[in-house]
Amino acid sequence: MTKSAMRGALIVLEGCDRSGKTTQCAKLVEALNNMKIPAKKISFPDRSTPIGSLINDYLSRKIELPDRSVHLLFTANRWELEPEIRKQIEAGVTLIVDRYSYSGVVFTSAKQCVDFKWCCGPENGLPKPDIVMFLKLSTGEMAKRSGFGDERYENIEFQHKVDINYDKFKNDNFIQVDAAQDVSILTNTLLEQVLKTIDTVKNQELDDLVL
Ligand code: NYM
Repeated sequence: MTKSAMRGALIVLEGCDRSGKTTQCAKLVEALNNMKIPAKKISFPDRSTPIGSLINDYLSRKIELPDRSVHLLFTANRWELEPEIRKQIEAGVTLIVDRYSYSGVVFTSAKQCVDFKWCCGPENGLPKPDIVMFLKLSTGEMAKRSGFGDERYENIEFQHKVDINYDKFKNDNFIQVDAAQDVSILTNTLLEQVLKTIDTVKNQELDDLVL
């Protein structure tokens, strides 16, 4: 691969639990591949690695861990995929990522005993997403969808705090989309942004994240 070849885009979907991110990530990858645009889905936490397995045990309440310690595991789970992310992007593959550093920060800091700024530190230097699409769901809609499982954090009160924390990230590459709209209309809205982003960044360097 030569330096002049076009790179893929790093696209992140964020939002509270039950906002439809996982469904939309899958639909976006399918739509891009149908258009012959190389694209893959990545999810965080990636529970398939040894670190991810510890995270899974924590989320499913099999083990207890101090808040800062588990925060660093979530971050380490991203750092272990960092070389692969850079490799794929450089090879021209667009990555559609289900949660990223923003989830790390908003969930841990919703516990309130851990400072927001402290949570940001270990995320800095990871590849910076070219666009973050925040799937916004009102508390009312969230309650209707709810059906939360038994995992940690899966309750309306906690999700409300998470939702408020996301507001601290609103900036130029962080866009908010109404997650309550019809599934296929939402896919089209997101796809439009993804295609625009792929075209905009194809000749640009991938930046490093600074939170
Ligand atoms: N979560 C996810 C965190 O607390 N920190 C992180 O860095 C990430 C990526 O894990 N409730 C939380 C958010 C979710 C939970 O995620 C599992 P998912 O998308 O349901 O597998």
